[in-house]
Amino acid sequence: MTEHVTVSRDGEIAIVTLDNPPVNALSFHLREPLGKALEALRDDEAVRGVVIACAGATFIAGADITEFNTPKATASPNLRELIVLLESFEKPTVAAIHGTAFGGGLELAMGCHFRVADRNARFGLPEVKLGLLPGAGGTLRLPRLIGPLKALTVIVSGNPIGARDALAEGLVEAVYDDSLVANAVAFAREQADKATALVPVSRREDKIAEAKNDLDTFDAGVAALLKKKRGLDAPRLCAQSVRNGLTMPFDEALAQERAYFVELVEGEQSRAQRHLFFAEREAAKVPGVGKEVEPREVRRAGVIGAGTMGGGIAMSFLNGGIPVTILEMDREALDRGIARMDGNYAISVKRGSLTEEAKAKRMGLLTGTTDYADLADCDLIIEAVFEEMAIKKEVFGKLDAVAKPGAILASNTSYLDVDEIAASTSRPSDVVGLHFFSPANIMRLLEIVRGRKTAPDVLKTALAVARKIAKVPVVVGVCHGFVGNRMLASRSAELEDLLLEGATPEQVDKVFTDFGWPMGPFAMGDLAGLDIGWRNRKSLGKTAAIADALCEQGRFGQKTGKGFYIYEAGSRTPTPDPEVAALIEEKAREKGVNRRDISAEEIAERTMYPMINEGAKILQEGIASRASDVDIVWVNGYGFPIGKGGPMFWAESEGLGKIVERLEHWHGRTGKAVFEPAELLREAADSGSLAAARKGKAA
Ligand code: 3H9
Repeated sequence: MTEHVTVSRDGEIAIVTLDNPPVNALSFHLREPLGKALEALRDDEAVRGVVIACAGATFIAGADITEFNTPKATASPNLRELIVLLESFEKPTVAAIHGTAFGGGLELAMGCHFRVADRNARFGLPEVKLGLLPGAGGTLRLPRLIGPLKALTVIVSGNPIGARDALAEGLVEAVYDDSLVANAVAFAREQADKATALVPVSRREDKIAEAKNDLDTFDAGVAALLKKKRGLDAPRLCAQSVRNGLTMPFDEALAQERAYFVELVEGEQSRAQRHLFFAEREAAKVPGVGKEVEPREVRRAGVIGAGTMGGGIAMSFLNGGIPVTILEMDREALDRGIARMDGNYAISVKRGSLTEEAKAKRMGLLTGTTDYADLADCDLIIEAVFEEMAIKKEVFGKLDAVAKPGAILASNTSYLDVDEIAASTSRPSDVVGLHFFSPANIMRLLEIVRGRKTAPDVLKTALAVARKIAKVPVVVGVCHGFVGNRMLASRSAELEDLLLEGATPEQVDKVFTDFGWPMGPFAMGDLAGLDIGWRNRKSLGKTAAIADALCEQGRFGQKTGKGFYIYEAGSRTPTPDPEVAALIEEKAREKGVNRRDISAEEIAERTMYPMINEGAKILQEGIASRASDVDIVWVNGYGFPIGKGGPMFWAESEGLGKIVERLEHWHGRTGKAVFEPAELLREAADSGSLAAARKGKAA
C-alpha cells in the first residue's frame, strides 16, 4: 500500500484503488506499487476476485504524457507488463470505471476480464490526437471486444463513447446508476462463483472472425475513415495495427504495435500534437485571472443578429444546453434565421449525428424576438451585427439601456476596437470581445478579446462558457484583427504580387496544400466569396488589381461558378482557368511587372514567414500572452496543420535564424514592411525560443 495504490477487502474480493490526481495518469510512481499489489493478489489464495477502481473525479486518463521520451515512460513495470500480469490472473478481474477511461486507462481496463461502469462514464482511445497510437494493446484488444471497424472508428477519431453505447457494443458488461464499487464487488463475486473458464481479451476471436475472412470490406472501411486524415502518420498506423490484429498472431501484432508507437512518439508530428495538448490547457490560464476569481453565472444568453454568424453562435449555446434569446430587426429576418438553424439541425439528424429528440430539445431552448426589452433577463449578450463601428455603438447603446446589472455585453467583431465599443457604454468593465469563427456552430476557436477595462470575472465567465459550449478559448488583446485575422493579413499581403510576378493560383495553392493546409488561399477565397474582400477593400479605399478585376466580371468564387478558378456545375473542385491566367498577364503588363518563374520555396517564404513575423510582433506587443496561444488560434481557427503544431511551434523547428535571414533578404529586395523582422524575432533567433525571448521582454 502506498499513497497512490491502496488495497482493501470486501470478504474474498480485493479492491485496488488508484489515486494519482488530477486524472490518475499511469505515472511510474503509480505503476510500480500497482504491479506489486497485483502480483500479491494473483498469488493470494484467499482472494477470489479483484476490482480495480480509482479515487477522485475519474478512472485512469491514460499514460502520463509528461513522462514520454523520458526513462520513466518505459521503466518496469511498464503498462504492457501490467496488462500481461492482469491477463495471467486465474480469478476474475473487474475494472470499475467512472469519469473517463482513456488511452492507457482503457487499455488497462481491457486487460481485465470484465469492465463495469458508472452510467456517466466515457471510454476512448484518444492517442491519435497526440499523434500516437494506443501502444499497450489497444488497437488489438478493442477490436476483440467491439469488432474491428467499430474499434477503428473509435481509435482513428479519438472521440469517446458513452456508457450506454459501450454496453451495447460489448465493451462493458454492466452499467450502474450509483454505488459503482459496491456493484463491481458484487459482480466480481458473481463471476467467481461461476464455473465458466475466464478468457483474457487477447484470446477472444469471435468479434474479429468475420473481418479476418473478409479483409476487403475492412480495407474499404479503413479507406473511408482515413480520407480526412491526409498527411498524418498516426491514423495510418492505427489502421495498419488494427489490420495486423486480423492477419498476425496476437503477440506478433502486439510487438508491431509497440514498434509503431516508438516510431510515432519519437516523431515530429507527435511532438507537435503533444505541444498543442498542453498549449490548449495553458491557454485557459490567463494572467490576472487567478483561481480566486469567481465566474458569473450564465443561465441565458442573448444573440443579436440571426444571420449565418448569429445563428451559428446561437446554435453553439443551444448545443451546450444554454437557453438563447435571439433578436432580429424584423419578424421576417428572424423567421428566416430560425428556419436556417432548424435546417442545419435537420441535416445533422439526416446524417445520423443527432437524434430527432435532441434536435427538438435544442430548438426548444430557443426564443426569437424583435424587441430589445426581451434581452433583459440574459446574463450574456453577444452582438453579431454588421461590422461597422457606428452600428456596433448603436447596438451597444440599446443593450446598455435594457441589460440587467452584471450582464456581460460581448461583441463578435473580427477587427474593430473593443475599447471604443466599451467606452460607448456606461459599463465598460462588463464589455468583452467574443470572436467566433464561421461556421460558428462548428469551428472550435473562440478569441476572447480583453479590453483595457474588461473585469477579470468577465474573462473568467467567458472562459467557463467557452468550455461549456465546446470551444477552445484564447484570450487576446485589442488590435486590428486580433491574433488570427491580423496574421492572416500578413500571410496574404504578397499573394497578388506573387501572381503578378509569375506564379499561378494553382501553384500557390499547391505550396499550401503540400504543407498540410486543407486548402490554399485562392481556393479558400473562392469558397468564402471574393465579393466579401472586395466590399471590404472598397470601404477602406484599397485595391487589389487581380481580385478586383475578377469581381468586376461577377466572378465571386464558387457561388458564381467562377473566381480564381472555374467550377463545373455542382462541383466544388477548382479547375485552373486560362481566362484568369490571361487576366493576370494583362495586369502584370499594365503595371510593367516582368514575369519570371517563381519557386515553391519563394512562395512559402513570402507568405508564411510574414505570418510568423506578425505573430512575433503580436507577442512583442503583449496582444497574445504566449507563443503557444498563437498556435492554438491558428490550429483551431484557420486550419494550420496540427502535425506541425501551429505557426510559432513550426517556426522554431524551421529555425528562427533562417526565417530572420530570409525576411531580411526580402525586406532588402522589396522594402516592404511585412518583411521587416520583428525585434522579438531577432532576439529569439539567438536562443531559438520565442517563449524565452518573450519572457526576457516581460522581465
Ligand atoms: C496513452 O495513454 C498512451 C498509451 O496508449 C500507451 C502507453 C505505452 N498525462 O484536461 P484537463 C493533466 S497517451 C499527464 O484540464 P479535464 C492536464 O495537463 C494518453 N497529464 O482536465 C491538466 O494539467 P494542469 C492518452 C495529464 O477534467 C490536468 O491533468 N490519454 C494527462 O478537462 C487536468 O486536465 C489522453 O490523451 C495525461 N494523460 O479533462 C487523455 N491528462 O492542471 C488526455 C490530463 O497542470 N486527457 N493531464 O493544466 C484528457 O483528455 C483530459 O485531461 C480528461 C480530463 C478528459 C481526462
